[in-house]
Amino acid sequence: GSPAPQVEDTGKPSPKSELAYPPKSLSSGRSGPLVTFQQPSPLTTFSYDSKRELRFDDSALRYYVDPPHGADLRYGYERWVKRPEEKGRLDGLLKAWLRVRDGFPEGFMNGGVIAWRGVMTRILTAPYEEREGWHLNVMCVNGTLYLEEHVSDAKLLEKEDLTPHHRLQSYYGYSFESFCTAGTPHAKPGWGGDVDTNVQWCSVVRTKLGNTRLVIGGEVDCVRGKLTKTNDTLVELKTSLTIRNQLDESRFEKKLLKFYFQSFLLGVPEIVVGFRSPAGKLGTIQSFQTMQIPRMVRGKPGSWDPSICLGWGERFLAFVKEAVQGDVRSAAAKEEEAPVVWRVDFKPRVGVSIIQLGPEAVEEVQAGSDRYGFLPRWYWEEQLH
Ligand code: 0WD
Ligand code: CA
Repeated sequence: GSPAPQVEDTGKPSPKSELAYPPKSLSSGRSGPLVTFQQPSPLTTFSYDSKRELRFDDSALRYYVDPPHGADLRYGYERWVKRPEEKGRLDGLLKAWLRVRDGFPEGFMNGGVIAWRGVMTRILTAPYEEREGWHLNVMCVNGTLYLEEHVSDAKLLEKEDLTPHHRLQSYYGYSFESFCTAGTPHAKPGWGGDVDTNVQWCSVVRTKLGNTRLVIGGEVDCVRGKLTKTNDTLVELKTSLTIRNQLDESRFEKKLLKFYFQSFLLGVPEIVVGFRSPAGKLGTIQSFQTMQIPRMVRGKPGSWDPSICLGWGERFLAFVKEAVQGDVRSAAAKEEEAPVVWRVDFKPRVGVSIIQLGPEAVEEVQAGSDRYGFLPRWYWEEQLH
């Protein structure tokens, strides 16, 4: 099978700031007891409108409808209202957490983690990631870890500057969403309206990976029928190239790893995949039960084992917690209550390293806005009492 990521152990302290030394046992693959993942419990939902304003309602919720056969996924491309790329800020999720946290005992999230679902997907699928590295910013406040994807200014420009081909490819996914959804439960099939990627409906859940509590939020595409208190009607929509041969099939099975964890983390039970041609013509539709996916790929050429990912995830979080626990700020910085921000770097086939950011890098993370590290100041102030 694929090698599990290992932790970089250069034995040299980072010139920029302190380096935390990770345990070597991180390289062990499937060994050790199976790590459990608690069934996610829904906490709240919210919507972003076309002005990207957040509202604690379900105004952006969509309902599943079967898409028209042979639909042209380029439809409406010229009218796509594209949300500008942004840094992976936690603001919306933190707003949601502030609204629900009073229902939990004091210190409930002590030792816990708050992050967008996308970040947790990246962490858990890392053992099988062979190409794309990633970077996280990490803060620890009152014993709770906050993780955000680190998107540098250069990376932001790069993401905004997609080739026309890539832009169109990513549009296919959004247009499939429009063909598969409507604003009301019993609408007739067809185009669901022009794509505006500012608009999103998000679900926030709490769960546990091993002994670590998680509060995670993520975008959910639609519901089948109606929204329930248990989130058991949520549907994730995906497009993928039609499978024509064995190689395509194993490529698709590799992709299923990401589809699986993305949905699993929020407790989304169904994934509807629209297979398409390279030119964007919709072919067959296939619905997958999220929980059945690992069994479907077992023993196949593109196979993967979710227990490796969960085991790795637990060790990853333990490693980050251990690193940030020893607060190595200088006395002067402590006096000023300067924010401590850590940077986690994942290098495919190599592993993970963590360093504490120096003042200039923290400045860059704050990006001149009213923040304490990457946390919005209103949230930071809320934490003080
Ligand atoms: O701008 C950024 N750097 C990002 C912002 C990266 C990732 C997420 N986010 C935001 C999302 O907009 C959302 O408000 O964080 C929130 C939660 O996202 P998530 O659910 O944790 O993100 P993820 O699981 O990575 O992606 C879910 C969906 C995607 O669906 P597909 O089927 O492609 O996995 O969120 C959408 C996308 O539809 N999405 C984006 N839409 C526009 N711009 C982006 C983006 N950069 N990233 C994800
Ligand atoms: Ca989707």
